Amino acid sequence: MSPLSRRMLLTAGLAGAGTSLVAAAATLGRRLGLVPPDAGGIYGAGETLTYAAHRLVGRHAMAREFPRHMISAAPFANSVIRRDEAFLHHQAAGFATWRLAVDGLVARPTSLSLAELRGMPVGRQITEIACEEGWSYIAEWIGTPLAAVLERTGVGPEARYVVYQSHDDNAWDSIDLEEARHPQTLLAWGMNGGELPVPFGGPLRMRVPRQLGYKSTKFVNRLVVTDSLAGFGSGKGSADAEAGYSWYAGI
Ligand SMILES: Nc1nc2c(c(=O)[nH]1)N[C@H]1C(S)=C(S)[C@@H](COP(=O)(O)O)O[C@H]1N2
Ligand SMILES: [Mo]
Repeated sequence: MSPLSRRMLLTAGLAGAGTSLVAAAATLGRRLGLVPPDAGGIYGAGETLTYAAHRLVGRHAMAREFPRHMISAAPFANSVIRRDEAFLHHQAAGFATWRLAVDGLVARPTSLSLAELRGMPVGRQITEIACEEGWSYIAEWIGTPLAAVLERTGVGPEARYVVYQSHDDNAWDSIDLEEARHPQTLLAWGMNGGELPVPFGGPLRMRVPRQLGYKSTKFVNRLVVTDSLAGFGSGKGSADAEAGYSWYAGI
């Protein structure tokens, strides 16, 4: 939890000084270039306020990590049945020829096999994944820091976001480069000591522990580095934002 929680900000903005404070903060956010892609809707000013405050005050904040004995005995996988044809073929072949594509505003577009990802620097964390619907579990995630992948490909100076796509067409998302380079942001291929099971997003899921569970997209197969989210979907930055959830889901 960052020093300024979402709830505190909303309370301060809406109950305290009235919506004019929210509007003022939104103006400040715009001036500082801290405007989330879904700022156009009725909650837009509040979205900008939360995002700008987290980026100004809590950019280096760490998600809470837990001791090993607190790992949930029976983690709950949110069931996902939507997976494309290609995924089923890869799954049948044990993901031997599966690759993660990395392109967009990078110096060296590339694709990485699971073995190549496992051969890169390894990050591990015991964190909680929290669904907006109210349930959560604690697990150990093992994977490649997204920062290490970006370092390997090189990132153009104009880049601002990493878009991630998956074998589930309905689940694509994006984060800003700060979140992408945060040391706890992982491309997870392992969980609780073993491989990442398919129900939990295997062979590879994004793990963004500073944001709500829906940002931790499962079955990720492509990263696109970009300076603008305008060309993706309707420009709100994620499938969830298009469905009415916040693009920025910091906790
Ligand atoms: N591909 C894909 N990834 C997804 C989802 C999904 O429906 N499809 N659901 C998201 C949501 S809403 C949550 S809360 C977490 C749940 O993670 P879990 O299945 O490990 O519990 O996955 C996220 N990643
Ligand atoms: Mo969720």
